[in-house]
Amino acid sequence: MQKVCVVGLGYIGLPTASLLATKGFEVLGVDIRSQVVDTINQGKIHIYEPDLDILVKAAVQSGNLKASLCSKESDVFILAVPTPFIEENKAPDLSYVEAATRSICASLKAGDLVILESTSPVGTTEKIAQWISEERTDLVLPGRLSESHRENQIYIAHCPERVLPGNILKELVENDRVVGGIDRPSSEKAFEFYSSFVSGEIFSTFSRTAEMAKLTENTFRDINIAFANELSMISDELEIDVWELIRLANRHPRVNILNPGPGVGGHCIAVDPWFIVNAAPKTALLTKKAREVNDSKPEWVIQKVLNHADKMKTRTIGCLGLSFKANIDDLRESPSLAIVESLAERTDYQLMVVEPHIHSCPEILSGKKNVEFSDLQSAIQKSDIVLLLVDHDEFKEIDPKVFEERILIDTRGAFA
Ligand code: SAJ
Repeated sequence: MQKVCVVGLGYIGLPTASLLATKGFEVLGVDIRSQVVDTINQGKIHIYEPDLDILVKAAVQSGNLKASLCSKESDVFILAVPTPFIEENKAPDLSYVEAATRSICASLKAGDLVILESTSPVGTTEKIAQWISEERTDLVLPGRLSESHRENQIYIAHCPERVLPGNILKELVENDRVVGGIDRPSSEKAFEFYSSFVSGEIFSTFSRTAEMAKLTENTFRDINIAFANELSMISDELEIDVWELIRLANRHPRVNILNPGPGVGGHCIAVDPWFIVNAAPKTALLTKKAREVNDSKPEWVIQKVLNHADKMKTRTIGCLGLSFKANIDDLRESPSLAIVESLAERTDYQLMVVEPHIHSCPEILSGKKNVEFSDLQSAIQKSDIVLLLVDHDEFKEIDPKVFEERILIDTRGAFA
């Protein structure tokens, strides 16, 4: 049985590790957080993703998935750790990838395959080779663009994850994949590995192209959302209903405008374009502008709320949703959370906050005296303004009649 070690048990690593375990691999999941390791070893999960609880339970019960703080000898090592950017200068922070790489070095042997799944700036896979060579002078590393297998070599490839939070388990298997080896033999090895559990098509290339392909996908989406967000602000100025506008424009056979929202959140689309801007600052002008447009949207929403509230006597605002998008519990880089936090700090309005996907008020808001974590019904009943920030399914079922007596600021077009 092939042994796989997955380093980083977050939104990508844990689903991948448990999927591989149920496909017959012997999997060791590694994480630096002992609480996460303990939770998984009990067959439980620390993050929410539809059906992940069932998969992890089955994987642990089968004996094929174990979690640990340290790696051990395996045939394949998958790195699925965060690649954030440094806030001040938007430069990539590769410290997690470097630490994860160095942590597996003692367990590596000739013939092993090391795969970087984390979305990474161009050149990161080559850096992994460099870090391994510093730790293990005895191993033969892939030669960049080398065509043939060499004796005692290890194999290194980038295979960017492409799964959509909320639909991860399906997309892990069904999405097409790009595998980019640091040399041709590494691409071949990675191709063979993914072929054993992916039903989508697999495309081989070199690591730098694979890295750029992933950044390109998320940047494409960011730029298109930026256009939708810009349209929503223009339409507001020109007194046009942006949702109707987009619906109509999208009837053209070659137009497909995305949805405006309160801003772009999550740990991917709001981050990855910066890796391109950082690598080519003089050239990536459109990419940078799109980031700026999307980053400016939360403040635009706040100003909308202030404009309405200023004209009112009582100011109770029902803030519907905190997560970065619909039907998930993930608050990372969430524009909705940022908007509520800012309103709580800058105003004395009473904020009734509803987030059906989390059990208690996030720490960042819990200390604020004008914030009450509420159920949907009471929030609406008590509100003068309903600020819809996330289009969760629960919210779309609200009877629109309640908005006849209240102001609705619908940042997602859920009631358009
Ligand atoms: N959003 C809009 N309008 C839209 C679509 C999205 O405002 O029309 C907002 C969302 O509300 C959210 C943000 O953009 O705040 C990002 O959401 P998303 O659903 O577009 O993407 P993510 O971040 O959940 O996942 C993306 C996916 N990439 C692409 O669709 C190109 C996913 O396939 C990647 O695997 C993931 O990033 C990742 O891990 O990189």
